[in-house]
Amino acid sequence: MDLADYTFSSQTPTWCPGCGNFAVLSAVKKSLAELNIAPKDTVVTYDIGCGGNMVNNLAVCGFASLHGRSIPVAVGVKAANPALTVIAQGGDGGLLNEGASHLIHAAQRNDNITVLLHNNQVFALTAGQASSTTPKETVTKSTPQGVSYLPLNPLLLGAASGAKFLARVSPFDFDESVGVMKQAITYQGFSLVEIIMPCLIWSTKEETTFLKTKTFFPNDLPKNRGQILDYLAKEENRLALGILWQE
Ligand SMILES: Cc1ncc(C[n+]2csc(CCOP(=O)(O)OP(=O)(O)O)c2C)c(N)n1
Ligand code: SF4
Repeated sequence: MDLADYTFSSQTPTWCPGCGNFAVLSAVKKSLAELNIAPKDTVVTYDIGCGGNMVNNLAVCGFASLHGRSIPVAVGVKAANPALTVIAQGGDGGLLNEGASHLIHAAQRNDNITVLLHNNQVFALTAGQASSTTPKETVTKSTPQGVSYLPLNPLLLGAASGAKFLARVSPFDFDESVGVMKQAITYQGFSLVEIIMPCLIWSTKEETTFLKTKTFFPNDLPKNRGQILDYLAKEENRLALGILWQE
């Protein structure tokens, strides 16, 4: 397949110039093209949020669902036709606030879908409210005194829920993102890929610096479930990239 096969030529993304969503769109297209999975055999379900605009730009079978509901729609699609490649996309607000229970139970059941979780640490489309991944003490429109609680780690939640494939990518490491997405998409079972991407409009300067400078590729990966839980629970000041857990 060719990249053009996954492109609606009449559509232009409406994201802010420089938004990480452009790189995510390109990485998903390249992954599908290199895996030679035809658009007609691919279903991507979307949340409501900035990433959801991709439904107009990725020329596969798309389903724009409600906020927090891209995972149950994906699970239903896969149950109805297991031959399809099914990917659910959503933001941290959609998948970890509004729809957190769906993420937990899809991981627990090991539903054979891939979840691409766009973590920009904020409700961006609705103009900058705190989400469950916003760092503690961050001042946002909904937390003028600063966030009073610790942020959720999406991969730790996935690991605690039983997910068997856990990965994290930065869309700015493009080739690495494509490599990870290809493995996630072909994984037989539930695969969770956290995409860390600051929002150019609503992330604070501190969050943007953290997400851009505190990433690394670990040498020693956890070898059993206890170790991955421990590893992720201790991730406070830096973020490991790549496939961190697979069983
Ligand atoms: C059921 C429902 N609840 C709330 C909303 C309002 N809403 C739309 S987008 C959004 C925030 C999206 O944030 P996130 O999921 O983190 O994605 P981002 O825009 O940051 O990429 C909210 C709260 C909605 N449209 N539908
Ligand atoms: S508001 Fe933020 S997440 Fe949304 S398109 Fe703009 S930069 Fe991207």
